[in-house]
Amino acid sequence: MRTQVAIVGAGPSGLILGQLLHKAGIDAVILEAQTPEYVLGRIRAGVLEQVAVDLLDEAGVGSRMHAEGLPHDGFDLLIGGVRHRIDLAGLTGGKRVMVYGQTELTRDLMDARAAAGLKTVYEAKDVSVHDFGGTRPHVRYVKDGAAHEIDCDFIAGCDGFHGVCRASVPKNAIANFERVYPFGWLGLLSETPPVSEELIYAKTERGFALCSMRSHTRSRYYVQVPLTEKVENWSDAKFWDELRRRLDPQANERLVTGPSIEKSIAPLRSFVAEPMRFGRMFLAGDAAHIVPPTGAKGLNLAATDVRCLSRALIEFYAGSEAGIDRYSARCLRRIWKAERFSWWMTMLLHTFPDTNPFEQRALDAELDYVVHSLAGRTTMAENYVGLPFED
Ligand code: RFL
Ligand code: PHB
Repeated sequence: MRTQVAIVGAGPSGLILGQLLHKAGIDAVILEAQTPEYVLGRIRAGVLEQVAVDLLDEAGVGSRMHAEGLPHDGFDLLIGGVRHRIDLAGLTGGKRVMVYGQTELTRDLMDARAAAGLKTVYEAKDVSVHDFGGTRPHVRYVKDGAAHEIDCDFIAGCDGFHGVCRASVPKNAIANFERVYPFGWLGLLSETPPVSEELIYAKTERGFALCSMRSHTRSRYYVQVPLTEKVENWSDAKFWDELRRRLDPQANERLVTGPSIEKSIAPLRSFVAEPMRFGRMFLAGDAAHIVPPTGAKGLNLAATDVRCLSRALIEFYAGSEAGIDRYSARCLRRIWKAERFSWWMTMLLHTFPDTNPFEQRALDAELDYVVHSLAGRTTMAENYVGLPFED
């Protein structure tokens, strides 16, 4: 088989890239290790920046998001029992974010791909990438016991943090930057109305908590837990009890509890691989970088990587290599700013088991400064809604 771009991974990065390339008349095949049901069952992101919303419109998959997504103009920080609103729209000249689940977005992209008759190979096993150092790369995989090979012009590594593409790069050609945090987020999804119109990020002595949502009838909550915690040890009742202890009386009065639809623990990590291009192979999304979810940046970075990659590939087929040459540096500049923001939000809002008391007081003072200063709130808002593109 032959295609122009072989995309590994059918998460948001791979699916958005596939759609943008299709719109531009560039042929691509997607190889995905899992089943479509498994991909849709992963409950992850919920907050989209305006650039991601615009990109989904450009890809032609924005209609349900506009009908069912919830535009948010701000969020609350709950610190030591006191609420401070971050007025995103007021602080950024009218910018806002869209609350729309990654699951829904993935479903929209899958439906659009199926409607256009585009090829996605689900349950592609033993995917391997070859000869991306030259001009004739190829990808091999096994499907239903039979071996297949795809010849292509380019490989797009959209296969997430544990994927095969980054792992196939020679060690001396790649540099990894990493910080692992000593805690995770225990998340619970329930068919209950959200506790508040807007998200609440809470810092308490018992640890961080987040009240988020997927719709007016579906809520998503998180509590910080030690890395040693097992999800089996958390009954729904225990989760709700712990969440209550981290919220203010106003929230507790409104909190509606109910059975969980999903419950899982996600470890927190900051990670960047440099560069993001290796000859004819590009990394995009979680394959190249991970942010802790505190800043709601992961899916948004995935979207902006593939925005940049799709434009670079369109330029290539129109006769210029300038875009693919600039891809890595261009993405990394924006990625590092989102990494910095996500790390900073994580440091400010979580309880660290081993922070020295001086540093803890200094962090508390920084958070106090941020919420009480216009400059501080503006910094937080500007980063949260997403920084503009720079060349
Ligand atoms: P994904 O989604 O991991 O998809 C990669 C796909 O590649 C497949 N794959 C392979 N396929 C073939 N062969 C192989 N060898 C393969 N290895 C892997 C996988 O099966 C998978 O389908 O990466 P992608 O597309 O780059 O998308 C990234 C986003 O999923 C991620 O950044 C966000 O979910 C992060 N995130 C958030 N981002 C936001 O922008 N806003 C948020 O509010 C937000 N909240 C979150 C989050 C992530 C979370 N978790 C669980 C990590 C909240 C949480 C709790
Ligand atoms: C979510 O709704 O899952 C969510 C929202 C905001 C975050 C992280 C996760 O910062």
